[in-house]
Amino acid sequence: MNRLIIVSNRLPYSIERNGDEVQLRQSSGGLVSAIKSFFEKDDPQTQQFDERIWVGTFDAPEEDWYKVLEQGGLSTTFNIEPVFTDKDTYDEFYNGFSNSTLWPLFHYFPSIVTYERSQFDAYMRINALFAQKIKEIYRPGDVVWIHDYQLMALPAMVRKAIPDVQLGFFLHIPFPSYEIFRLMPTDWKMALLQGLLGADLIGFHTHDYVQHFIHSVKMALKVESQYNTIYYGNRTIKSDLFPIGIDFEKFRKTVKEESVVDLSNKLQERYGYRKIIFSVDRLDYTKGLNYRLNAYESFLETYPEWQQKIVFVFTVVPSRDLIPTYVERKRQIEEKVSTINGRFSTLDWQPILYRYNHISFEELCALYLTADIALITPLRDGMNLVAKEFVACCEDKGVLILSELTGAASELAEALQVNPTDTTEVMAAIQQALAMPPHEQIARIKGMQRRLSEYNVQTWIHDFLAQLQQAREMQEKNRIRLLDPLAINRMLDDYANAQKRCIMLDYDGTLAPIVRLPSMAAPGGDLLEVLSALSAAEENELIIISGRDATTLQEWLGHLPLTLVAEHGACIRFHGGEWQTLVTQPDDWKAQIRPILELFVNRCPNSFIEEKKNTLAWHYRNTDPDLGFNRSRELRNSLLQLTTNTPLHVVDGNKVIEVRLLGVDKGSTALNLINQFKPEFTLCIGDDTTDEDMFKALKDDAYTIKIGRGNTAARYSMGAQMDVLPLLRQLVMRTPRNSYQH
Ligand code: GDG
Repeated sequence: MNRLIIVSNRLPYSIERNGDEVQLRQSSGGLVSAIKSFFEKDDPQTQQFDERIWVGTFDAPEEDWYKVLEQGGLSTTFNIEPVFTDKDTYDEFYNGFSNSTLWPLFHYFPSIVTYERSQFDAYMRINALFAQKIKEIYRPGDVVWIHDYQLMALPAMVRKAIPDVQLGFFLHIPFPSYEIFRLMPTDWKMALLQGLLGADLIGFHTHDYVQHFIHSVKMALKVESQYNTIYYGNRTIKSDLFPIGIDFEKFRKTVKEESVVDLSNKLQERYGYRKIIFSVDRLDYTKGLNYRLNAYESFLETYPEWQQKIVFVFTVVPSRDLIPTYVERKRQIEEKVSTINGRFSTLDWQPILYRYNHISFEELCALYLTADIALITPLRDGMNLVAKEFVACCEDKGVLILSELTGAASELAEALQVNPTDTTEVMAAIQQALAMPPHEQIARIKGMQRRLSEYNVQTWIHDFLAQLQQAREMQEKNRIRLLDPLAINRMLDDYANAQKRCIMLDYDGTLAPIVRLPSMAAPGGDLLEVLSALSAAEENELIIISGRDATTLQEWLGHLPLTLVAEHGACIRFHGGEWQTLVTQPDDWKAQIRPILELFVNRCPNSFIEEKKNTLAWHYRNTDPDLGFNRSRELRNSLLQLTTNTPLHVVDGNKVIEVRLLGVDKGSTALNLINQFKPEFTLCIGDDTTDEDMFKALKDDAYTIKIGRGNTAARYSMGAQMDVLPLLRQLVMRTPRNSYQH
């Protein structure tokens, strides 16, 4: 049985009470129409789920819900699982943390954000109620898809209760840059990011939001990432962009309906066949309504010839009217509308037709169809579906003026894009739109319509669910395989039976613990004893493969019958031979790079530079961990920019950033050595990013082992550096006695 569980703060229905009677009423909004149209579609992909369930809160007392059930009043294509909350906690969660902290902060309004601990606590409590509900209804195999900023802590709570759950999360609002996100108290930031990382797949509308999120996770949680994959503990989490689409066909069909065409004709007549500018938004400070009105006022002032010939149908939909900032905004907007109307109106013309209420779907479509210009100018918007809906509804005319600060702007390139605070630019766009010849209007609209019809809301949902499935498969593949006793025994048997063996060991973090200064990691007696025993066996080729310089390796291990590889392969000393340098590039590049590293030494106390033949390294293991990490990100970014199109390679190692010549890495070196020695048994152990190159190069032909947790290309991983020596001792014990008889 395949089930899909959609989770959003609000259920797509509200309960209306009429005396003793209660009724379910469908609510409007982007998310609701998106998911509902998916649920109602009768195609094979939708039908992959035998059952569909929606979890969310009702804006009504619990007893009303039971009354609805008693009346048998549910006829939906999905099941509803309501979450009930107490009114005060919900208020602190919804009007408080969700809409007075997260909403303004994520939309770049830091100055109006409130930081109230009790509201954050309420947020966590409501999220926990949702987790409880999901736990109650969950059955193995269910796919859970959580939506939006009100439930960011939820994925981790669900993951804790159901470790194996297949879980996706989508954020419908922007994810801000780290400089904004970090304004929140540390434990809140952690709870939200760790919360999100409970999901297998985290979706956003745009590339920028994905990057902001990954950057924030790296800065706040110090986790590693590669492209859009985040390595967190022993899990890999994918983050990607999924720009939400609209139900394109539904809008196209509706604007062709007779009743809608009639309504459109009536509207044109009512507005005296003037040019119509239209906008519809929830009442929200992010929508830039005041700036929009200012720009319209300036337009009427600057181009008086358009007075009487133009009407602005300015529709505002009530929203969040329990939050003081919203009440204040409403007052300001209404004042501005009155000022403009008072200033320019004549007996038979009013420049703005202001409405403050909900409108029906048909009326909305008729307005889209009738409008000559849609003026959609939010200061920030995760996506903005109104812009897409207007484009979908246009028939033989229509110009979209769109704020460049909406998520939709990156998809709707043919719109006239404006900065919403730039009155002159918005005015010029209105002027350009009014003057635009019909063929140009149609060409622009058709281009956008093509894209909207291709990536519609169904595609959006299928794409997300397909990638969620892939993210799970990737997780399975990368699941860390701990080197358990069974695997150790198998390895020891293979070792004992092989006639020719290659053992490749990294040094720092593998054979020796990471210490304050690289010079303090000299091998102890125990280690030397084991290395000596392993290298003495006739069938063994023992290789120490390190990023260290040749001189140190020679000094510490040179007396043993083994092969030494220094600087990740730049220098090599075969067992019994002399040191050879494999890289012969002049090292004038160091003069360019060293000053940058020196700058970072000054900016980050206790960091230091290590110079090797083919490498310059900036170590930050002894610094304040937060500062060191932050500086390492900055340094890495500067170095990456600087080394583009050069033969240099920037390596992000374990508490070290290294710059070295391309083509020198442990992976190609390890492969060369294997090709040379042709062993029957290969063991390779390492702990660092640079060792991953070896693991990848050797693939599954070798016993590759990573020290520590985290994502790896190695076949196995083992707990800690201190477990390495005992493992090597076991190899010594399994070495046949006659191996030493030469
Ligand atoms: C969040 C993000 C993102 C509005 N008023 C009426 C009405 N609507 C419909 C519109 C549209 C939807 O509601 C509004 O969608 P938006 O995208 O503009 O904004 P939010 O709902 O605030 O959405 C936003 C969205 O999530 C999706 O991810 O785009 O950035 O903030 O569909 O048509 N529909 C009717 N009457 C109204 O009065 N019938």
